[in-house]
Amino acid sequence: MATRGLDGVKPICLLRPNVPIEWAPGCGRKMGMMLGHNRKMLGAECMADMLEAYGVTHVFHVPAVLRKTFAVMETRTKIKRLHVHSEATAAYMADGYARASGKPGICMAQVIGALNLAAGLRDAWLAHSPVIAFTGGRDPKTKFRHVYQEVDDVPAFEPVTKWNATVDDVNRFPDMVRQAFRAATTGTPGPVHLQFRGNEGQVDGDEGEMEPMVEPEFSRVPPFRPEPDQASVLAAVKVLQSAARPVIVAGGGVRASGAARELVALAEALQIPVVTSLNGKDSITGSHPLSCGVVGSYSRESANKVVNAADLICFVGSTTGGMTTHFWAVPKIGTPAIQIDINPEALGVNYPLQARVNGDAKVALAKMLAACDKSTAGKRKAWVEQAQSIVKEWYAKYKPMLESDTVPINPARICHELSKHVPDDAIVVVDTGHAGMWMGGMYDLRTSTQSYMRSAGHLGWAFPAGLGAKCGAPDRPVVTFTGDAGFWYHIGDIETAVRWKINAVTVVNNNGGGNQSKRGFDRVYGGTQTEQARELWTFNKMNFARLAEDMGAIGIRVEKPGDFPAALASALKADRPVIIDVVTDIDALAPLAVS
Ligand SMILES: Cc1ncc(C[n+]2csc(CCOP(=O)(O)OP(=O)(O)O)c2C)c(N)n1
Ligand SMILES: [Mg+2]
Repeated sequence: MATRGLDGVKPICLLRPNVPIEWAPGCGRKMGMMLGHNRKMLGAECMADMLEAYGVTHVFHVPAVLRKTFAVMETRTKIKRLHVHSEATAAYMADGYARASGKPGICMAQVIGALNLAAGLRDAWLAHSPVIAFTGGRDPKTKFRHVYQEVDDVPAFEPVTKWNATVDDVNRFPDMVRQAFRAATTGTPGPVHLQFRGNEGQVDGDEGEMEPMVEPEFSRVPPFRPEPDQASVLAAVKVLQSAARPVIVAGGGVRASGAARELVALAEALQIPVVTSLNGKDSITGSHPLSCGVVGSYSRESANKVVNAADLICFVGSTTGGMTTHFWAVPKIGTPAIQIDINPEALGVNYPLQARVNGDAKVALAKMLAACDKSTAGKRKAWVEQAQSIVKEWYAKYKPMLESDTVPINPARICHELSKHVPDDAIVVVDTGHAGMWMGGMYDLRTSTQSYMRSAGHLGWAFPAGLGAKCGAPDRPVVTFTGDAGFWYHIGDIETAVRWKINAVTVVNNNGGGNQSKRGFDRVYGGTQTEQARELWTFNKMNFARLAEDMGAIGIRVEKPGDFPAALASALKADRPVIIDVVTDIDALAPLAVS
């Protein structure tokens, strides 16, 4: 039986397609799934077989790239090939798919669309989402000869990928695709890019002798749960339980690790208030007695106040970045801190640490729970009561806004209605800017089975990401919240949703402009804008419900706040994509962060 080096390791090759193999006699580790063995096949066949074996169910693209692969997919796989309206949509849908399912999302573009695709990876990069991008690229025979549509795209992917590589020879398909899945899913997850030879990646039409093996571990996040060193766990527990006023800051790493239960268990055992980053918002429900809200810039006042009253911060799976810390004012640099992260290089980047734990969040938190002395919880009774009264004050202060009956509608009221009425297993997807502020601060998850995903900065991300999320988790309701400026970006993809029967619900906070910009323009106009200044941030009034209907979706227009719950209920029952167009107050502004 022939053997051949795979990634430098000598495997045992079994001539039984689709059977998991063991590597190396006596080693006994399940390492991969053979889909064929040193057989002549097209790159396209190899790619199609590998993607299917990795569990990919959807790919998002603008033609034409890897054409042969797409043709072959039709006969060899069940993968859905979604032709969408822009490369950024393809990247955002792949990102939403990845964040909802935990599996890498795949997006593709030909050479001329490559930079649009790279731009679309930026949010996945910022949010640590495992997106794999394939593009067409240059051919050694013709590059530097002014080939139509061609520039060197590879450098543009560099700042937004963990791994950025070229596939020039068909025989490299198996190992390069495997490396793409490894890089996207391991450690802190993130996007990767493979550029295939030929402006449309025509290298996939070449034949090679290949072993299209896949490694199932890397088909989802996290592939491994690295255990932290026990001494580091004990050191962190010691610092944590000796603090009088600690607070846990839960970041996106908690969501990536699926560590919410362990996080809440540790917080309960030691009686520690919990705040989250926007990316970690679904780590704890809003109604949990220790939950204080989202901290940082797009935040809830109570969270910032609790963090700034704390004597120790425990960061879990957080980059401690500017958004989560309100540019390092919450907490202030110098506040004692400990940190848990899968990436050792993240430990201590912004806050000097008293203890550091390197490992998977779920495992690390479970080990901390096992090692902690629960009897120390009693001394934090007054602190927990203080945090709870700060949270109560917040609800009392914002009750009028959350329950506002004004027409046009106050967006806070939409957030409040969503808190009450999205289903127990819903995935809520939120755009950035004002949408991020409104929902980050005003929306509460009601159950631990609800999920929350947000744009890490790109206006327009949420609508396509919500469609991608529905592809990645078809059995769960998906409710997206976006402003009208955000919605305009990819409005053409209503047609994609209708064509592919992606029955997500999209709530548009329609105020006729990008009103988050209002405060900034007030400032530069010295306090009062000229009438003409509004051309910088407002649009024509639009009825998105009617547009949605014209494109084959269901459109529901909501003008009175009391009508929203019934609109949402009927949208969730519909067998088509639904746009709920909510007419809101252009002068309503979300509260600013306190520090
Ligand atoms: C790609 C991108 N460009 C620009 C911005 C800056 N930006 C943030 S919010 C915003 C306007 C948001 O308008 P809309 O979605 O209608 O929400 P509203 O503020 O009206 O509630 C802009 C332009 C951004 N975040 N992302
Ligand atoms: Mg708007």
